[in-house]
Amino acid sequence: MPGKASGAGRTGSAKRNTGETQVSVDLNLDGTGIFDISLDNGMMKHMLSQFSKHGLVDLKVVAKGDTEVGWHHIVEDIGIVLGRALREAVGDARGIVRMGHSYAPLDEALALTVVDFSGRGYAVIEATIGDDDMGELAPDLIRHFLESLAREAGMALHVRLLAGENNHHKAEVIFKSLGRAIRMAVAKDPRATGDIPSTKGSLV
Ligand SMILES: [Mn+2]
Repeated sequence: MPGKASGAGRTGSAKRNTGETQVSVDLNLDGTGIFDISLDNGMMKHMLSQFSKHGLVDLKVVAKGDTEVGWHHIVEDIGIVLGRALREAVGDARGIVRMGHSYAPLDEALALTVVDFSGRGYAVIEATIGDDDMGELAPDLIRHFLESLAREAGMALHVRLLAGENNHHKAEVIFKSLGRAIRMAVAKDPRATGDIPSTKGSLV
């Protein structure tokens, strides 16, 4: 599995232990989409798996905590810790494409995600998923997760849910397009070897 000791690739690791949750994330941007997610929320596990698989990001997540208050704290904290690990793996953004976008469909549902590893966290999420919990994942937690992720990763994140009827499908296309957009953004740009993709010369 990914982590500091796994050898080749751009890796990031982050841990956070609070009175509410214990979350750790290890990832490898140069992975093949292998995931190992220890989390007692099946739907959120499914979403993180989509991100890993379609982003070709190897991802290890261990998350537990105060589920007696619901899933709010744990889902939020996974967003924070995943964002920090991502930021570490991207580093100074030298040689990467930096911006990425992806449309992802699933039957009737369609999402567009656009990201920019600008060093500044900002999220604009236009996605109305509806009121029904999908398994144990309340739809508003997806927005909360994405906002936390963008802030901590230092990326601009725009998500548009363009179509969809089924809540599960709507959530899934967001995570698939997120994975693919990040995959495009962190790809090494063969025409910009060694360069930081900013006229400012810095993205940190
Ligand atoms: Mn599914």
